[in-house]
Amino acid sequence: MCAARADASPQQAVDNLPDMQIFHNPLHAAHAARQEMFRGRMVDSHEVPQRLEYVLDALRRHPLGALREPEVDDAALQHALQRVHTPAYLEFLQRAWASWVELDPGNAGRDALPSVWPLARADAFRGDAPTRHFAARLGMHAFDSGTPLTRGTWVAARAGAACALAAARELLAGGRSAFALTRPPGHHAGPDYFGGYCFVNNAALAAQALCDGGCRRVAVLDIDYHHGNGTQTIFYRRADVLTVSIHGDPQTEYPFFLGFADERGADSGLDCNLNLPLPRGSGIAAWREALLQGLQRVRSFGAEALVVPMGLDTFAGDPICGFALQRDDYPQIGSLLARAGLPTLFTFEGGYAVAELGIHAHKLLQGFVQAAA
Ligand code: SP5
Ligand code: ZN
Repeated sequence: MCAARADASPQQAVDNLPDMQIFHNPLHAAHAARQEMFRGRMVDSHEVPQRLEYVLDALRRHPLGALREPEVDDAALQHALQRVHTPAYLEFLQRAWASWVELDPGNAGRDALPSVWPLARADAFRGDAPTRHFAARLGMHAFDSGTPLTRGTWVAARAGAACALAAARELLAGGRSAFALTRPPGHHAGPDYFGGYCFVNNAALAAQALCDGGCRRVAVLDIDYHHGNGTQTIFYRRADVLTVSIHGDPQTEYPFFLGFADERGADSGLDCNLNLPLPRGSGIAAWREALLQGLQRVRSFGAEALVVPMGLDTFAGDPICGFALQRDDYPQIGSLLARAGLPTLFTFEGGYAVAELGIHAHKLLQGFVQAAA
């Protein structure tokens, strides 16, 4: 029933463009965080609007496919959001800014950050405490204090989800590849929490939409520097979605509390999660071995479609990450991903060497498109 077919021949290129459909978020800049908390200090936000603009510019200058804005109706979008996030969390996100300003009118001039948490331990605090106070709700729905929630966060994140849904529909209609070019990123967001600059899990939403559209098995192969904790958690007990993540070892790297190699999935989803942590400092040789291992698992799983949360924070020059990939490593990553031979959907995740993001995204996607042709 999955219209996305591993054996479909590439669509005829239009105007000599390859067939990657790129859905970019026209409202992304509504989410523009000022500062984030980092180890006792407020530091300038790393996840800035220019990140996406650099990628969009590169794809305008050197086209790899049609650049489109998503056209998705409200009811379908709401349905897709509810397939991966709880109603209470979505309602929280939608009303968060208004509640924040109600708390103190002066808050209109500063972003919201949590400062109290219920701890993830049954013997400490009640995760189900009935408080409605917004400061408490922020702490219940966030796992770090480095993810500012701003006036335009919901508007931007919701439009980003539309990009992910449109990209999934593209594959379901028989397209070979699509890119949800959106921010804020998504892979750290869980069923009812935000963190790691992420609010709505675009990759999970896309994977679920692929399942709901008839794909029997979908694989997510996360290549961001950080473990894709949100996506892992959303699908942890599921046998129809394989989650694989290649990332900096949580022994020393964010998000610290998930992403270890012994997390294999649970219940019917046992062995449908594969974590491939690598030590800080790893370069392309070790990273490539991990990718080959991940792709091998994607193949043995029998995936009918592939979702790639694409972080470019693996670059040696990234200011907040620790791998050592070079600019010219990105084409081969794209071409190795293409060799899976699957309809593939990329989402845009991390990457903080802002001025280099366009070239790296372009190189990776061009490597993919050329190898897939
Ligand atoms: C999507 C994604 O890549 N999220 C990453 C979230 C990382 N959050 C921790 C950031 C630590 C920032 N370090 C600031 C160093 C200032 N010198
Ligand atoms: Zn990252």
